[in-house]
Amino acid sequence: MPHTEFRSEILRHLTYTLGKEAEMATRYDWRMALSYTVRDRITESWHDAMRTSRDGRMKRVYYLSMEFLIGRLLEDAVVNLRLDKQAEAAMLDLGVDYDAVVATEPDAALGNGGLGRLAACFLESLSTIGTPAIGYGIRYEHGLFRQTFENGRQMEEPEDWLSQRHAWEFERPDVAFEIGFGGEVHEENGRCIWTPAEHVIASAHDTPVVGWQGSWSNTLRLWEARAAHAFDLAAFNAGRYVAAAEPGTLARTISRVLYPDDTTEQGKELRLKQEYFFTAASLRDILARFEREHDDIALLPEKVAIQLNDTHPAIAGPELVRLLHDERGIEFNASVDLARRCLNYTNHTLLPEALERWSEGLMGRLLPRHLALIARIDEWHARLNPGRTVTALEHGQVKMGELSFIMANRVNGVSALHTELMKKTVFSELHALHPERIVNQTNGVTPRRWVLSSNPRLSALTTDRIGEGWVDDLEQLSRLEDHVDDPAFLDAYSAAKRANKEDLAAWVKDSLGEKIDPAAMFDIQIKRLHEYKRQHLNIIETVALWQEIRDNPNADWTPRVKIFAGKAAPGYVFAKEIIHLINDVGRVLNADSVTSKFLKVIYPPNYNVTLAERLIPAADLSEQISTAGKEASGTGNMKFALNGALTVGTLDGANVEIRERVGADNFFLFGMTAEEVVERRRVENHAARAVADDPRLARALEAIRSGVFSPEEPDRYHGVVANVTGPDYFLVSSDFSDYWRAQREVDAAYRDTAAWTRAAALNTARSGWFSSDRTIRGYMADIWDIRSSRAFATA
Ligand code: 26Q
Repeated sequence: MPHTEFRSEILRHLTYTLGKEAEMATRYDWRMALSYTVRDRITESWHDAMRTSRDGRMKRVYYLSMEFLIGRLLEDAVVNLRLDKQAEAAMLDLGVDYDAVVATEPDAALGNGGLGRLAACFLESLSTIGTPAIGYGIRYEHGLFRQTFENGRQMEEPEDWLSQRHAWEFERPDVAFEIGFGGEVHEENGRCIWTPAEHVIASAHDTPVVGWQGSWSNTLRLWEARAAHAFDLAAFNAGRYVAAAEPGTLARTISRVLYPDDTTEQGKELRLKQEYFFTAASLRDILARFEREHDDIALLPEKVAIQLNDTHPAIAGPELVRLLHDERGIEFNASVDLARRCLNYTNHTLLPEALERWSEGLMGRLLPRHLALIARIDEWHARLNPGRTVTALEHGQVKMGELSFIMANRVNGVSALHTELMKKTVFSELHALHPERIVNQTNGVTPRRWVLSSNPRLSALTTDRIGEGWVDDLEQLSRLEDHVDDPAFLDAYSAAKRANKEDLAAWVKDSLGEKIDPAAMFDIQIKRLHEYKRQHLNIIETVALWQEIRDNPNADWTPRVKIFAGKAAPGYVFAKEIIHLINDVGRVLNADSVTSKFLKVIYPPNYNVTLAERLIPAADLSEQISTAGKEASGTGNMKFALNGALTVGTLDGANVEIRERVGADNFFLFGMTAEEVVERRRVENHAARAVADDPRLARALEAIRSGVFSPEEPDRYHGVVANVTGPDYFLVSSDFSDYWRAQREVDAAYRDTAAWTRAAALNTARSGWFSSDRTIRGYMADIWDIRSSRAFATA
């Protein structure tokens, strides 16, 4: 279609959907008009896909997740529909700056980090592959908080993505379910009846998720909470206006905010309400769809595959049993069996403090019937497995990991190492009982967003050399290996990286006022702040390097820019201190006229998907330095490798598999292994010993402790230093010397520009396996038992 026709459609939406004249239209208006125009193009394939799934009575995948970190949608849709040229030309014709319009879209930040972004990549891959799927979650009014810095300290402000209209969603007033809480259970003719004390309405909002080339689209269905009776007319008529609106306000609280806590045990009643709210609504929707298409409930596991994204929707087990047994009268054992054959559980963490547990008291108050069913599920499991000791209900707590495991057909980890550790640690007993249940599915990322759209220069070069088949068959990147000894290819590869770095440097200058040199190594660590991720190891090494440069400023240092980005949970004090420290160190180093030409520290605030898309293509070095055994997988690590950054990292999560694939020569390994970590913790005073053995570490810590970076408050970092020299659970001190060694090897390697570029290109060429398309095919084969999809049908 010519871009002139596209232009008229944009104008039509501007005029009739937005009611604006072109002369008066703002960038917001243009973005909305463009978005509606693009959305129209998705709608037909979306309807076709749904009709095909319905008519074919196809098995569907239901991905239940508290988080979908989808970011901006316009550019994603434009790229997948291959409308980029047309859209740009049409906007140019209209005298509108396309890039500026795209940039006005707020990020849909309905997630904290890795788990939520993985869900978004999975939905896109499911659409690209053409597998019928629905993602179910919560339509949070406020996504993850907005981060600002005040004198280097993190401040949180509410995020407000829905203050503008959301161009991509379709409200479904006809799809609504009443969700109950509290109340009582009684028996009637041998059947349990739950009479909840309060009700909330879950109402659906659908966003189409378009796959590559637009030939299939799936649905992201997000539930909004509202009151069954939003308004108390009697109170209103009595002049009590605030009281009159109260029922609505209370009910809406459930979908008000995303919990910003991906670490510590969290906020009880409302969180549990959120979990039950979206899980219960989703299951009702799933059963209603099944019952429209089939009349034999025994077919349920053949037609329905439900994936629980961590334990957050784990109440799905007892709820599905309740819907089958209590509400449909199916015998209890048969109900459990049916439910279990539909449900699967993905574990994303082994950190004990992040494993969900609910007190029996709270569960009994909010979900009395479910608590009783959990006890019965435990009995059922015990009957089938005599001698077993693991239960979901124990010491007055409901353990959601155990519940999910017991109720799942398959349980999966997200990297090879993580899956093995699951078998050996948290789930060792259950694994012994059910040795076939745990499987591995190493994470992946969608190449459409994380290469094609975010790194157009690398994409153009790649397509020029190997054609564009790589976009939905990422292992074709291996064909770039034929080019890594071609100087013309290497020149073009390094020119693309250089141009990306120049773009980033210009943005840093504009938005932060700091000048950075695109010739310097861009060394990037971007992820949520957590002790196990060890941003403090990175900043302590930065301090040590700074001290060494000051000792010897005329030596031939390799210039570096250390870039950090990421948010700390608002209640996580230690993580916030690390942010403060990084900013304090940056302030001192960036102002040092002796060292700043060699070393700078940059920390742009408010890390989100859009910022990741800006940073990753410009990276030379990817920091993946978690304490071995703690990072379940990582997915940023994959995005960096694909975009030609070399990794400095530990043998943790998917780093292990990245290193195996890109080759040990193209990866800077350091640190203890997961087994050595366990050993080391047993050494008395391990941190103090490490500090005593490494004068560089001792000197860096002394500078931090004595207030070199916080002269206005010299004691500011006593706590941080006391931790790293004392308990140091995450072994920052014990891994420091080896980290320093690896970093100096990085310095030396970077100076050999040709060899570095070749290693970077090999990282791209050998990372094709980390596509989420590959991951999804793994789930289809090993977990969901789905062999038919559009991709298979046409293959
Ligand atoms: C739990 C209870 C109460 C409030 C919040 C939470 C909560 C919220 C988010 C717990 C965990 C999370 C998120 C976890 C997460 O992002 N895990 C990451 O998942 C990625 C995808 O598998 C992995 O790559 C990362 O290694 C893992 O840390």
